[in-house]
Amino acid sequence: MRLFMALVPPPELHERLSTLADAAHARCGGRRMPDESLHLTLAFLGEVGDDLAGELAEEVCSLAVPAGRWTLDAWGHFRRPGIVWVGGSRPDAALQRLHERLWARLEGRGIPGRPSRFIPHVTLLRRAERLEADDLPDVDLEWTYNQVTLIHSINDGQDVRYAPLARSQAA
Ligand code: 2AM
Repeated sequence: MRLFMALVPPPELHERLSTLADAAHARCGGRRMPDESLHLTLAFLGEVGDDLAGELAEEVCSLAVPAGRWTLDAWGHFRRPGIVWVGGSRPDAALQRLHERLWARLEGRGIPGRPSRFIPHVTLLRRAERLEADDLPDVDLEWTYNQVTLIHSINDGQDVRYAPLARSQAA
């Protein structure tokens, strides 16, 4: 099964991300991420067997994630897949540490795929027709978090939906 680890936004932030996704979609076209799929990916694991997935779920349940606060104040894009995102204008040391900590555990289990660079972002659009964010609303959000979620990405042939498999302990 296809898995990733992510931060899931709290409800009030969720609403604000959804509003930004609407604005971006109106301006840039493409495919708007469904509200229930908005997240920050910390580690993309790819395909994992059922047994290992069960072990990872147990491990995530026993993780204690230090509370943090991420400032989102910028629009960004990844040109090739036409991704339009919101994120931080500066690197975030706490998120970087969390990303490294998760990947150290994943690599300890023999899971490959650690990226050479981690750019924290929340994807709002895929396959956008325009990538420039000149006249999009300012981004001014704070994301308070203390929990990591292990998520199963389910592709039923038409749509992709995300099903939470395990959550870390709330710190
Ligand atoms: P994205 O937000 O930039 O699209 C579930 O698919 C999550 O894992 C998405 O948030 C996606 O990042 C990320 N993801 C999907 N495929 C990936 C890949 N091949 N390498 C790294 N991250 C990937």
